[in-house]
Amino acid sequence: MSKPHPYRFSFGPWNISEGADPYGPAVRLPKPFDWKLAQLRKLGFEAMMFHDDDIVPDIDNKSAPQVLREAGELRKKLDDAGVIAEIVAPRLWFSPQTIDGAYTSNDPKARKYAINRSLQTIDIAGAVGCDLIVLWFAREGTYLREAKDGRRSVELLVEAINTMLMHDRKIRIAIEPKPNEPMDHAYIPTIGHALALSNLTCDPKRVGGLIETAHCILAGLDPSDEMDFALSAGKLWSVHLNDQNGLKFDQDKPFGSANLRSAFNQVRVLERNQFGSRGECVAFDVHSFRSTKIEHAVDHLANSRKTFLRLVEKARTFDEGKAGELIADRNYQALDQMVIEHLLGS
Ligand code: XUL
Ligand code: MN
Repeated sequence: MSKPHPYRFSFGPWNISEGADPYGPAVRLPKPFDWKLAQLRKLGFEAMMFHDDDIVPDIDNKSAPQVLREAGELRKKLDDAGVIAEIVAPRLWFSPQTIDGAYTSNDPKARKYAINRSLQTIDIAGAVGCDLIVLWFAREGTYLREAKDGRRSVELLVEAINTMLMHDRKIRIAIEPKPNEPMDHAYIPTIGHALALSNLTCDPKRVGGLIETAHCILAGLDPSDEMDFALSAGKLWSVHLNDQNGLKFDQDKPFGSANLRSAFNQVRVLERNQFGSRGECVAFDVHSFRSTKIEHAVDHLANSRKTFLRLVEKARTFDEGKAGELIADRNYQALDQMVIEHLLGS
């Protein structure tokens, strides 16, 4: 019998999607929120991630009291299902007001909209019992380098984060770095940039990171090293595990799908650092392949969780003593083969 795992798993409503891409429309019917919540429980997940408008659809056309009322209604559904809200993120990249970016837009009206909407996201998070706000800086960057002032953009990001931190002293902010897509160059492409930005804010203790596997690979970096970097600062507050086959569009493949060894190394880092023991969740930001039939609409989530747990067993049964001996002997050739044999199994 294997030991019970300490991990709590999470996904977002957007991870059960309809298969639309820039070249074609949806190919599966949308599933209602209640169905997604029921699936989440059935698959053994304990938490759900949200954008503000996953909680309150059509948010920009609703009054503040209505927004909070609807957030309260969703909280009740979560409580009844025994599910917690892991994170809430302002979805700042869909609005016609943020075509040129949100906090770093060249238009002051757009910047004001972005900050107000983020403060509302914080109030929504409070209403669903969540203290972790995630910022993915989707359009904070440029299509051409001359379009914005890079230093000024960093100042604007700091100002926006400070306003959020002061709005509610209980919240923490996790920055989710990504180097590109939809922008050519994003301003906060790696966790190193995110933690440096944190140090420029008025309360660095409350500004940490969320690391997504695919985003690290798109930056040409090793996801487990990025995780170790954030963990050294005590700032890995969530992960979006998935996979990515090289440098192309953001694929959000099932965890372990492209590089099982890299997935093993990510799990090993999380295990070594007792990730989850401080309340962190393991989230899978994965998408179905477009060819997926509706009856398999959640298989990528079930499979990612299953692969993760199999790799936890692999991390726990890895012969660390033997590995230590090979390292001391600088016999990395044997270490390499030892990892391969361990992953292949007997
Ligand atoms: C974008 C991405 C988003 C964030 C949440 O690539 O990963 O899903 O995780 O807004
Ligand atoms: Mn993500």
